[in-house]
Amino acid sequence: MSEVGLHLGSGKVRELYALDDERLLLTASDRISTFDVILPTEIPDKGRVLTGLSAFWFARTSELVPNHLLALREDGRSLECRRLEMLPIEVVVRGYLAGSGWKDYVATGSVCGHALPAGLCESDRLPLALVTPATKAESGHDENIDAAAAAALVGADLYAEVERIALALYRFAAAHAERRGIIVADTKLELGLDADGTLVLGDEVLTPDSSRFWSASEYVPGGPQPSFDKQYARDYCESLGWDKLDPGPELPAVVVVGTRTRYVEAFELLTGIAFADYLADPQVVLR
Ligand code: PZK
Repeated sequence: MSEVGLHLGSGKVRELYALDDERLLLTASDRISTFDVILPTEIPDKGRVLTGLSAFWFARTSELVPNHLLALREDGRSLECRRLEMLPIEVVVRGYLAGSGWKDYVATGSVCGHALPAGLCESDRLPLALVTPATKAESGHDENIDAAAAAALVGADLYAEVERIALALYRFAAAHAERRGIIVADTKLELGLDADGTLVLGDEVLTPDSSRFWSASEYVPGGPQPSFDKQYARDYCESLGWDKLDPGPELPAVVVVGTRTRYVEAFELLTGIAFADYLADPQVVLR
């Protein structure tokens, strides 16, 4: 246990450990959730795909915004990170109208206080990407808030900086992904302050668990889009007539393999690196 240190917390599919006063270890498991339930069957290497993608984006966006990455471990599923004072908000950047953004638009014509033109359809591209903050709910779901409420939580100057950084990151990543056939419909970011009070990007970034990835070639606005990575698993679960309550169903081998293939495909499209090369030496994503 001495190399991993004290267990600080669990995300749905990740674990957080203290290494020392300044450093944390963020480890991604191969667990998968659908409809907010963790399934009993793992997707081999899913944690490595997500960790490799996160490290790839951290390396390529460090000029846009400082981040918490210190090292990528040889297991390919663990990141050593700087310990930050995390902001009490999470930040979603939306380039397309999906999920709670679409629900809020249908109900109110706006998303987190951003008024939108009438007549938009589900999954439409937005005229401009939106920064939509949310509170971090201890249990259950995060609640969307408007910019004024976010500014009240973190301070107006800091929130303005959060917006600027979030938009710059999204625009960079969405343009990169689109050239490679993947639409980043939206992405969730978590930021914190370091000991100097500098705003630093934390958590995982631009992974399929923190973002909606869609296949550009299959994109048809006017309804929900298939998830690039999870659609096989979701479709299989739905086909059983499962009530979406815990426990979820076991996945058959064919669904595991199909789902793993899609995660690996997302990794290879976005990074331009063969996943086998990542397995042989995870540091390839940092070069
Ligand atoms: C931190 N989480 C969420 C993620 C979990 C929990 N660099 C940092 N410094 C301080 N705290 C955090 C981070 C980061 N990242 C992140 N909670 C605290 C989280 C994954 C697994 F159990």
